[in-house]
Amino acid sequence: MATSTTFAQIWSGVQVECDDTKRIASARTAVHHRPQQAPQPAKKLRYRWQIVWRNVIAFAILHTAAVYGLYLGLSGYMYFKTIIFMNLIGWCSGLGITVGAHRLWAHRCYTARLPMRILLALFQTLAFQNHIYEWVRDHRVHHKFTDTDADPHNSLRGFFFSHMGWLMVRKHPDVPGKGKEVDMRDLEADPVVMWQKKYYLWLIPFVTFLIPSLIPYWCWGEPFWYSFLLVGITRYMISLHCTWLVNSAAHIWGTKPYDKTITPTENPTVAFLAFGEGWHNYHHTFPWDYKAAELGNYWLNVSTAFIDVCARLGLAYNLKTANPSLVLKRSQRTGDDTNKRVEVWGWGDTDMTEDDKLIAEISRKNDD
Ligand code: ST9
Ligand code: ZN
Ligand code: ZN
Repeated sequence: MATSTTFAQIWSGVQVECDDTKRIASARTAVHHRPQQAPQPAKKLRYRWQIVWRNVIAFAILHTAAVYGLYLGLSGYMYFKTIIFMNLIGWCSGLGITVGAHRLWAHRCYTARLPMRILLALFQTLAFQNHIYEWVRDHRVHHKFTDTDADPHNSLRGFFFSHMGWLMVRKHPDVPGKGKEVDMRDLEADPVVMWQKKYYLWLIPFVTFLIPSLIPYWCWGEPFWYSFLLVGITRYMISLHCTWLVNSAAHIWGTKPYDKTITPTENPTVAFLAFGEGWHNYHHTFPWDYKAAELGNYWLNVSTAFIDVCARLGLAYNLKTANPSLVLKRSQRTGDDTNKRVEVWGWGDTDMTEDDKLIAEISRKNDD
């Protein structure tokens, strides 16, 4: 579903005025449409959202097919090898998004040598989440203008909009408007990114769907349509929902130990499902950190493990991470205290919690 104005115009055409956007727009009018001279009362922006039916229909078909593929996979009709293979392709596509599009190209958290960039571009193509250039442009705009009308998946417009609704309506005019201010010259200078952008529409059918579906058919005789449904469609839809949860759930539910003034949260479930991208309060506070998290382990951050392995192999370098004392200071200044680490001088310190006292085992106890 690459962006095509012509197709989109054919399929769309319904304009609906939505209450929440009116409410949000009016709340924000003062910020985004502030007059240059004398302050005036906030003017209501009449924003109308426009459904793109092409995408609504496509997502309805994809979800139906994905459920059928899941049924085939779970009900023993398919080779176990195909299920393992589906997971492998899902992991590769996930890493293409997290390690590639996200931490490398969108945030420049590290530098990758050409072979790694080619591999990540291939993985990112498997994920079919728009070409790297468009993915990065939307994501940089999301970070620069989080939860404003210029944010493509503004979480103040609700769970559904930030999860997948934003892909089924035309963008708010502020998205391209403010988006023009975002510097994309580094991506324009990367031949891998520009090559993928140029041939994206040709690459998608083959790299995302056809070749991964043909491998189980050729190698161990899985019926092609079974393979297409599970490895092509179901795998694609699962990876989309895992990714979308970062924009929805990890902007709604969880703690805010680094900055309580923003919507992104620390969400371990999303971190697990999205390969380490659920530590979203940290990530929005320090977006250039290649680990995208302060704490945690490789199980809840496989993307960091992948980058560390690549760095050991000499494929990645200039890995940036936030200094722990800087993180602590920032956390104390703007966090919600969920990460508050209080040191005690010893037994009897007033900061010592009752839980800590219960941990202590006292031998030769004497109540005197
Ligand atoms: C998908 C992306 O799902 C998901 C991204 C999620 C990000 C999450 C990040 C979290 C971290 C990563 C976690 C990974 C976890 C992985 C785990 C895996 C297991 N700035 O877009 P158009 C301009 S994609 C500047 O057509 P409409 C620009 O000039 C799913 N300018 O707007 C553009 O023209 P061009 C599959 C901008 O008409 C023009 O406006 N893909 C910007 O309103 C028109 O742009 C789909 O479903 C900007 N930000 O249509 C495709 N944006 O591009 C869906 C636009 O030529 N997309 N401009 O330069 C569409 O059909 C349409 O974009 C639309 C809006 C209907 C949504
Ligand atoms: Zn990010
Ligand atoms: Zn975010």
